[in-house]
Parts: sequence; C-alpha cells; structure tokens
Amino acid sequence: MAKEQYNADSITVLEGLEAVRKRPGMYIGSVGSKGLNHLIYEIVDNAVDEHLAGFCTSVWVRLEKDGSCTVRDNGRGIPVEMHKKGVSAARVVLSTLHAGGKFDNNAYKTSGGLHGVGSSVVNALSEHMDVKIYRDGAVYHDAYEKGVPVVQLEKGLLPVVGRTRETGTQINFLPDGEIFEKTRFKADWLKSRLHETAYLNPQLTLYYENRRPGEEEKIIFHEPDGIIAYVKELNSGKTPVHDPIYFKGVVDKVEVEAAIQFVDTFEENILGFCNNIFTQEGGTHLIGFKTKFTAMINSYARELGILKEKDTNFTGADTRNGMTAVVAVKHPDPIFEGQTKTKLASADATKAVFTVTGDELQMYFDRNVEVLKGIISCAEKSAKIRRAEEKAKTNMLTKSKFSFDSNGKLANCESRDASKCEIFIVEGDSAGGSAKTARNRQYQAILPIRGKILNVEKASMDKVLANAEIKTMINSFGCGFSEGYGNDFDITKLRYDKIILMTDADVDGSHIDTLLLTFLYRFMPELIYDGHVYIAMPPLFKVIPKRGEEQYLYDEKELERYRKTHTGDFTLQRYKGLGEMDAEQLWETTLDPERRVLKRVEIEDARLASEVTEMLMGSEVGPRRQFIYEHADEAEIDA
Ligand code: TTJ
Repeated sequence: MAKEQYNADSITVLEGLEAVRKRPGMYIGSVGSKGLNHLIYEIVDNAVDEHLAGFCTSVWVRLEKDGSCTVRDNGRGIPVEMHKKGVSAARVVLSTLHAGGKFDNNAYKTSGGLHGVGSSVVNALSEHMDVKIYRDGAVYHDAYEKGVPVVQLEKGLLPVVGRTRETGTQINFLPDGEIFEKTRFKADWLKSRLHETAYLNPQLTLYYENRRPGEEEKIIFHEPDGIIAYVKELNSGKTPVHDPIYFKGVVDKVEVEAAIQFVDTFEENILGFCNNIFTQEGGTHLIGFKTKFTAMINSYARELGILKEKDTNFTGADTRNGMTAVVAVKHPDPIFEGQTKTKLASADATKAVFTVTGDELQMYFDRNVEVLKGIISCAEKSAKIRRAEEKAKTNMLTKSKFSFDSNGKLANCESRDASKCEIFIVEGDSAGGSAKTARNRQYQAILPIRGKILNVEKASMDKVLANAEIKTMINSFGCGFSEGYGNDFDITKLRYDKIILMTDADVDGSHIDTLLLTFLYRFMPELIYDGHVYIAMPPLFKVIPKRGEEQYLYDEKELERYRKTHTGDFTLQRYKGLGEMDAEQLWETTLDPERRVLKRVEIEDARLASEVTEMLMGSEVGPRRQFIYEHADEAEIDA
C-alpha cells in the first residue's frame, strides 16, 4: 500500500489514552513481561508519591485469582471535587495523560515523574480498571474498560457507593490481553521491587499478597533501617570488613543518601537510585560518588604512608574492590537518558553527591581510622591482583599462548552483515550437528558447546579466559568483553544481531542457560541491554491426530488447549531433547525465522540468573542449601 501522505486532515489526533494503546511501548517500555509488571509499579509509585508527600504510610498489593492486581494506599485519596473541565478531578487524573502533577505540589515525584500520571497509562492498557476513593467520609466509585469510563457521573461527580472513616485510594486492574503478549504478572520481580521500595522508603510498609491458585502467600515489606538494611541484605552470606557506613545530605535541593559496606570478596556492587528509580545504566550521581571516593582513598592512603611517593594511585576499580553500596538521590526535576531511560543525566547530581560524600566521609574516616585502613587494604589487594593479571595477560598475549583466533567448533554463516546474522549456541554435539545441517548457511552460525560451561561467577579471570568454550564465544562474537582489565567491549564489532541460546528443555538445559546468561551478564551486559540475546523455544510435543495435520506444541498450556479443542484420537510425542529432532524438524520448529518462537532475554532475567548461579555455584554453602530446599519440589525427577 502506498505510504500514506500525512497532512493536516489525515493526521488523526490521538485522543488521550488512545495514543497509549497505539504505542504502549512509549509509555511502559515494552509489552513483554517487564512492561506488564511496570503497570503495577506505575500504580505503586503513585502511592509512594503520596507517602513522600507525607500522607500515606501503607500500601497493599494483591495478585488476584482472576489475574488482575489490586493496589490500595491509605493516603488522602485522589481528589474528587469538580475540575474546571466540568467533571470530577479524579476522572481527569485517571483518564488524562500527565494530569496528575497539577493536583499536588510535593517536592519529589517518584519514577512516574508525576503524581497520578501512572494510573491513566494503566487505565488505557487494562481490560478493566475499578477505582474506589475513600475521602471525606465517603467511598467514591469509578470504573473503565480499555480506558473508556463505564460509570455514569452524577452532575459530573463520581457516585458515592458507601460511607467510611478511612482515607485512601484502591485500584483493581486487569491488563488487556489485546495489548500484552502475556498477562501473567511475574511475582518474583514484583516482590523484589516491593522490597526495594521498602528499603528506599523506611517509613513505608508494603503488604504483598498472592492469591493465585497454588502460589498463595503473604509478605510484609517494611525496612525501618532503610538502605543500611539493603546493603546488609546485598552482603548476606559474605564476610563484611566493617559495619555499614551511612550518610546523607542535601545540596541545592538534591537530597543525597548512601550506605557502604565492604566485604572480603572481589566484587563491586553499587546500586544507584533517583526518586526511587533504579538507575540500571548509572549516571551522574554515581560518577560523583565514585570520583570522590577514589580520590579520598588515594589521598588517605598517601597520608597514612600506605601508598609511597613512587607508587601509582589505586584505580577506581581498586578502591571499589569488595564494595557494596546504595546511593539514592532525590531530585526535584531529574533528567534521564539511556537505552531504558535509567541513566541519570542531571549535572547537579554529580556535584551534590560529590560534595556530600566528601564532607560526610571525611568526618566518618577521621573518627574511624581502623575502618579506613580495612578499606584501603581491600584496594591494596585488588591492586596487587590487577598488576599480576595485567602481567599474566601481557605474557599470554605476547607468548600468543592465549589467542582469540581459535574459533573452536564454530560453523560460521556466509554473510558478514551483522544486522542479518544470528548465532545459535547449541547444547551438545548431536544437536549441534543437526543444527549445522538444518540452518540457513547464509545468515545462521552454529556454535555447539559441550556440557556445562565454566561457572564464570567464581572463576578467576585467567581461568575464564583459558576456558575453550568461553574463548570461542568471545572470539566468535567479535566484540571483546568488559571485566577486570576495564572495558575492551565494543558493541559495534558484534558479528551477529541475535545470540540465541538453544538448549534442551530440561534441568540440564536450563542450567546451561543460567550459566550462559551469567557469562553474558558478567562480561557483555550491553548485549542484553540492547536486546541481542534470546532463548530458542523448541517444541515440547508433537501431536499426530488420526485425522488432520500433525502439529508441534511448545508448552503444557498449548497441549492442554489442544486436548480441549481437538476431538478424536491422536498420538502424542514428547521431545526429551533437541537431539531427538532431525534437521528438517529442527529447521521448521526452532530455526526458521518465519515459524520459530524466541524469548528475548531481559536484563532482569540475566540478573536473576546470575544471582541463582552465585547461590548454586558460589563458595557459600548456606544460600545453596536454602535455595535447593525451597525449590526441591520443582525438580523434575526423571521417571
Ligand atoms: C496508588 O496505589 C493505590 C491505589 O491508588 C494509586 C494512586 O494513584 N493513589 C493515589 C493517588 N493516592 N493519592 C493520589 C493522589 C493524591 C493527590 C492529592 C493528587 C493526585 C493527583 C493523586
């Protein structure tokens, strides 16, 4: 169809919420699981706004049996009085984009950016949304379907459906299956987010309840010690070098709060937040923090005679070796940048964090020299290992004992147009062999890997780089990696648009996925941020009916639906592994871009995978035993 010429008449002015339904990704990032959970976060953020304004102490979040979610707060209740538009203010807030902020003037807005703006976006993307407002002794009711109001106003005002002594707002909403690929909220992600919100808001209590069949549970998230408790939780199972350091301050209306605790393992884990948003891509606040911290440690190390005149300074990475920290700022009007709008760009945040960190840490270190010495010794250990690794890497590269030219078992594709190419990381030589036969040689590369790749979470750098599978992957992707030595990673050199993990749909396969995701998360996280990493979804079943076409089914839900919708007998074949499919079947079910099913990996998946790896493969026994105990009933014991 010829490209439509847009002109004054033909441009349809997308009224309010229609715009949200047409381009949901612009408002909630994606229509995948992350975007779906974001609906809850948008609503909860409004309650947090009400808390920050000083009127709300509790939030209840409930996953209902019917798949909907109910959120309630005990704030003032969305204003219901007549708005100049001639309808209740609540209806304006709930059904007009960016209408929230005008109704209240509390200094800091949470991630929605404006009080109440999230509700209208959720409204537009929900099959139904039901609202109860408890205010002025009355219970007011409003309701919508796909953003369209379905409650008759009485002279422009919401109907009163009851009397109450309470105040607050309750919203129940069911995401619209026409918008979202999946409409099942991820409970783990939600719990993690609610807990994080509790740490960042010590006076707020969040009540979580899951009423979904078989998942019933209730948890109360309340962290009166705030980010000090957060840092302790992040360090659970590790040996701390000192009690958490905590400070806060404000510079030109930018509030700064930080908690720091070093442990005796060689990792750096610094989480940044701005107005309760987790700044996954970092930003100016963390630049201010890291710059000041590194300068202070070097200056103190020289003052204490630990660094001699001739010694070079500790690097930033040295001084943060073993550091766990939460740096949370509240900014009246933050600027966010980055791929997922989670990089703080406000320049005044650098200055604020730099100043507060300097002033507060100087006071602390001057009073706690032993802690300071403990932290400096972490830097010293890191510097020693860094210098040794640099020497080892130089040796390896000069002796060319270690080179990135070995492609191992890569069956590369012919095209060099990275935007069209894809590489399958296939479990096992037999599936690898079928995949090499089945693939489209022009654009599809196959890299078979044997068994379990090295657990990169705990292995030291030289072991990781010596591992054949890892070396082949780094070399095949072509974009280098970032870790330890600093950032050799260059995504512009990536040879493939898609990196597709193709493993058996069993415990071993998912373990390999977890290890591969841990490797990518640790050494090439940008590949995940930029959406290059996928998991192939081979079929679990093939049904061969007595009459009709044979069909591939990809999960238990599809099999259940098939059983319900197909009369007559059929043979059911369950695929135990990729190796059971011949090349043609592998092509039509898992490789063919026209017919295959791919799951794009979100950074959350990788982060959780890395945590699972740390727990299962890490050096600490406690968390592993706990994890196995909690998940034992999920293990599929081979019959
Ligand atoms: C938050 O989660 C519980 C269900 O309702 C969601 C919500 O939007 N709550 C809310 C909004 N509480 N208070 C407001 C609000 C208060 C004022 C004064 C002004 C505006 C626009 C919203």
